[in-house]
Amino acid sequence: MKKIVVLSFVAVLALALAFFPRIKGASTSKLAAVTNNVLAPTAKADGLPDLIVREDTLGQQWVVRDEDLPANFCSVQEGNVTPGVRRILRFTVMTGNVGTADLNLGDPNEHIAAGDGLYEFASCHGHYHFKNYATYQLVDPNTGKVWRAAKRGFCMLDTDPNPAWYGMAPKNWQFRSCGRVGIPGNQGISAGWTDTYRFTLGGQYFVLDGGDGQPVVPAGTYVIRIVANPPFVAKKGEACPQKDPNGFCHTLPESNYDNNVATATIQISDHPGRDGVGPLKGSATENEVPEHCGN
Ligand SMILES: [Cu+2]
Repeated sequence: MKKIVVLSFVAVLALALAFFPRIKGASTSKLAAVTNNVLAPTAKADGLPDLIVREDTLGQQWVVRDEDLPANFCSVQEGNVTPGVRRILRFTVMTGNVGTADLNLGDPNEHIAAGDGLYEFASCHGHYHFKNYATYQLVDPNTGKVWRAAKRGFCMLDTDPNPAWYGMAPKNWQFRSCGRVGIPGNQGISAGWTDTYRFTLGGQYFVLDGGDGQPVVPAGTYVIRIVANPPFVAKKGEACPQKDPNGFCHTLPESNYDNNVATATIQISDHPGRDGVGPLKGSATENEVPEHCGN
C-alpha cells in the first residue's frame, strides 16, 4: 500500500516537472487552463470547456460546384490539388464552446517555444496552425469509404457569439489574434462563443473530381462528418494530453467528449455547374482567404 502511495507521488511529481516549463509561462500566456486540466482532468468537472459542432449550420451551408482553384491558393498547395477548374463540395463549420470555462490556448509562439507539439508552422500562410483541432470527412454511407478535406490547420478564435437558445449569458470576445512568427497571438474559444470556418475559407472543401489524388467521388448521397477535438490512440512515445471515459486521447480538455460530432447528409449531382447544387447554390465564388485571422 505504502509503495503505491509513494509511486503515485513520484508519478504526479514527474508529471508536474514535465509540464513545469509550460506552467512557468502560464501567468502571461494563459496556458494554465489547459495545463492544469492536463494534471487534474477530473478535478473540475464544472469548470471545463465543452466543444460542439453546429449541426444546423453544417446542414444549411454547403454547395457542390465547379470552381476555378488557382495555383496560389494555400489550400491548393498544401492539399496537393491540381490547379484549374475542379468539382468541389464547400461547407461551413461552426465550433462552439458551450462549457463552463474558456478554451484558452494563448500565444502559438509560446507553444512552439515549449515544444508541446500543439502547433506547426504553415509556410504558405506565414503563421502557426493548431494541428489536431478537427477532422473533416466525406463518407459514403453505403461503403463507409472516407475522403479527407483540403483543410490542414486551424486558428482558434472567438468569431461569433453562441446563439441565445444555447442559454448562455452574453459576454465579450477575448480571442481574436492568430499571431505570426515573433508576433504574439491570442487563440482560444471563450465559453459562450463560436469559431466559424465559413465555406469560402481556405480548405473548407472536399475535392470531388480526383484532382487532389484521392479517388473520384461519384454522384450520390453522402455524409459530411465533422469531429472537433477528435479522439485518437496515442502511438508509442506520443503524448495523450486528455483521456476520455472510453480511454481515447484528446488534445484539448473538455467536460463532455460525446457531443463533438456533427453530420449532414448531402447530395452530389453529376452536373452542378458553376452555380452549384445545394443550399448555397449561386453564392459568390470568392478569392480564397486562408484564415479568419485578419492576417
Ligand atoms: Cu493559416
